[in-house]
Amino acid sequence: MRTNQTRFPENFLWGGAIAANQAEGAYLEGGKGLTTVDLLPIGKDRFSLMLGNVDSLELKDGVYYPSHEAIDFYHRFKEDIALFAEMGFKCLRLSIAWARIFPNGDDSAPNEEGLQFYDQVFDELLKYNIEPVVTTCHFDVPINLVEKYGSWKNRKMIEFYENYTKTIFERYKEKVKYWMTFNEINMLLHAPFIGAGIVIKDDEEKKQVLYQAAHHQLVASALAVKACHEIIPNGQIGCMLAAGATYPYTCHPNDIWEAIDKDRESYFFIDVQSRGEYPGYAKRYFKENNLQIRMEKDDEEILKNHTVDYIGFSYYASRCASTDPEVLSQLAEGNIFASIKNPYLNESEWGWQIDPQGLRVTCNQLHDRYQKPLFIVENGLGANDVLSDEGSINDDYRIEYLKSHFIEMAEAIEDGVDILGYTSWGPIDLVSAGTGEMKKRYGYIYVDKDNEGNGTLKRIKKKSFYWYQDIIQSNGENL
Ligand code: BGP
Repeated sequence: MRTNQTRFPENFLWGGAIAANQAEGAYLEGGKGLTTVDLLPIGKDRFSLMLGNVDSLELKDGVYYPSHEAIDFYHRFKEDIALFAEMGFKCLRLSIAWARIFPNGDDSAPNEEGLQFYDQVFDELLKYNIEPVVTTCHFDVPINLVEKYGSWKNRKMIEFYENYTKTIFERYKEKVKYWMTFNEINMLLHAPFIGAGIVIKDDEEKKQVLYQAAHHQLVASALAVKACHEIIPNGQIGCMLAAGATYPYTCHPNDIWEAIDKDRESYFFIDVQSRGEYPGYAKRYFKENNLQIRMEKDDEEILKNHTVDYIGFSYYASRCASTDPEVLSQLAEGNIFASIKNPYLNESEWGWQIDPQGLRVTCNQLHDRYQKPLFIVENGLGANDVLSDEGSINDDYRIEYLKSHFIEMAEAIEDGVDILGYTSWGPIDLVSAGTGEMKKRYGYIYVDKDNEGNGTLKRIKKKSFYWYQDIIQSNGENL
């Protein structure tokens, strides 16, 4: 039950979030080039590739089904947007596939067909007064940039990304007000290939390569902020963090410090993007690990002068930190961020720990740290929904998950946190980034497609569809 009767702000942006590479399909249509994500198969090899153990940048046979066709949003976006409108969405977070606009990433001119595709998508959204919230890069780096330049390891990427972002800001300046630079920027450290197209060679020093690549992304992000502000006068551009508060496993001071340290691995990125400079703890870390971050003379000024307008983040789970080897040996499963099991929490079918209150904690921590508006741009429950004999999906577990998180979001607002909006992840079922599966579903809308590629792609409203519709319609009053 709600303990407070906080009203959500009047213009609160309720909606959902999808990504080009997990929804569109049509992976080689419309002039699109291949991207890193197109190389990730479903199945056991996926995880290792995501981390950067890539032996070839060629497609292999037959293992790519879900992401290549995905849910065919490329051809069905009108039907899908009509369903979002029926739910009452105020916004839709989506990403532009860089390789639809610049198929090779370094082309001299953009691909008009790709530009037109997003024109149509934005027009369709605006027809229903749904505000597009656009991520410029959600994991999918054009493969040519990886092959030719080593992706973000190379400083030249700043130029290519700047050219790409300026092109889309110019083209969509009348249609898109809300932007975000890199999806889950901190993923670069944990899963370098999916996060940033990085493959580390045997003779390279991993931390040196990753932090140098991070520097390139941070400068590129700041230049995108600059360009967005110059080109789109009322534009708002944010960063995007894979967030989730870290709790000390015990009150032992070592655990307290470990929790701070773990959080800083992620906050490092946002400290630079939001405060405009490298924090002292990062400089110490570089010194102690003998890392030399090569900067050019204007870099620091660029970072300082072009900080983000808001902090976008995903929240799926909190984590625990410990220095006790015994405790560390019991890591909870869970995709990229393996975490110590928190005995007070339940977990999803995929081992992700469920912690609604952690959302309030995370919101408060980010608010205290940055004093900027927050945007919760991903959250949700991945579950293996099953169609009943009558063809319906009674996903009460999802409703319960979302409701408990919304209540904590209301608490955070009552705490004084400025939250622009909330977009649940995958409002329509789509391909899982972590596993490549279809059966890990987040949607209010079911898509008839299974892990083997069978299914009609028919869209079916789940029970949660009507629930979310009511929440949006009452602006959270009916929680
Ligand atoms: C985030 C990504 C999304 C999304 C989500 C859920 O890390 O930004 O792209 O997929 O996680 O993860 P998964 O699809 O592995 O369940």
